[in-house]
Amino acid sequence: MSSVIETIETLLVDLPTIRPHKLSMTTMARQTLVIVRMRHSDGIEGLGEGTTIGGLSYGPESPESIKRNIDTYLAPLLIGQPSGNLNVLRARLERHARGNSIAKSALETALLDAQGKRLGLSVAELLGGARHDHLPVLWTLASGDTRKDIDEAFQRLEDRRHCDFKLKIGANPVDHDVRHVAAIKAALGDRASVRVDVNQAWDEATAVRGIAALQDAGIDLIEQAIPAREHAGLVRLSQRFLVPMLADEAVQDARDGLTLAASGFSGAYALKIAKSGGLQGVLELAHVAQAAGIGLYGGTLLEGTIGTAASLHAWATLGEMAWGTEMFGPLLLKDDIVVESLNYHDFGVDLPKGPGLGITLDEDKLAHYARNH
Ligand code: MUC
Ligand code: MG
Repeated sequence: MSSVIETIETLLVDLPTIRPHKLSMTTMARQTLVIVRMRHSDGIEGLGEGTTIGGLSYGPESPESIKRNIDTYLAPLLIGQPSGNLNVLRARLERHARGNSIAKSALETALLDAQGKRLGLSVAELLGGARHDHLPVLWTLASGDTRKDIDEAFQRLEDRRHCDFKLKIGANPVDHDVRHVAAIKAALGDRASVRVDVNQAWDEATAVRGIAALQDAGIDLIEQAIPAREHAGLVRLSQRFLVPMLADEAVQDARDGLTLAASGFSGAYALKIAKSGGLQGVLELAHVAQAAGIGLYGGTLLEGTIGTAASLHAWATLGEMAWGTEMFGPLLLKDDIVVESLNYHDFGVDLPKGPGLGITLDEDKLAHYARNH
């Protein structure tokens, strides 16, 4: 008899960060992962992860809502269903539950991991096959201190860990932020690509002023300078400046990607499995972007190893990603809950090998960091 989904367990896992990570909307001292363990009647377990940033400060799903909505609404839609037909299961979730893209991404990841283990294929192979086995990874400088950020960047360059850096700005007045970014770029010179992420903090007039100065300072990419829903403003910024715009919070899925491209946007899209409800959804967005001549960027919501590995399997199936990836989430955490960490070297990371995601949980570490209330 073919396998069915038997149980879906969700765990909140709190891991400390290696240093405070300062974004425009919050400063993180820890990250909370929602880990999904999906057990099937053939004895296979699929792993998934749904992770956001700073409770409810980044978006409408919190770790607690992800867990609760999976437990209460989404898991019952899957339990008892045949394990293997991902398209049918994904359509079932879409039909009966709106939104909750991070929760859905965690579940789709667990389904793909299990199906890969069942068939002896990696997730990238399930998606048609990997075109790359090593992907570039940038690092985010967000200690909140210019000197510390410069030292951190030089250390990463010396270790051959990262040669592209993203700076989180928007929490301070624009002139202060511009001075901070320009000082880091001046220190690094041509040794590194420096980009900024404003995380929606500016209004359009402030953005025009800030971007003009950042362009003069030699910054390569401006991420989400204005609020997510201001598509017309983002189009205007992309047409006004030579430095390209990266749309992040503005593009969740293929529909957003199509609307923004059709409105005249040029630049790049940050792809995130969490925004698009999983790997299949994010690849749909990637394909819209490719058709529209918009550059690709492999984005993160600062997931741990499971979510990062899932994203890497998706990015590996794509052709060139014009802006590389930021799949450094596990490196921001002091510890991990998997047996073998991802292998970061030579300014990038290896695609994990083996069936499914290629990741094994460390049960002791998981028990240690899992929240028990
Ligand atoms: C974001 O908005 O891009 C990605 C890297 C990082 O430091 O924060 C995230 C979220
Ligand atoms: Mg961003």
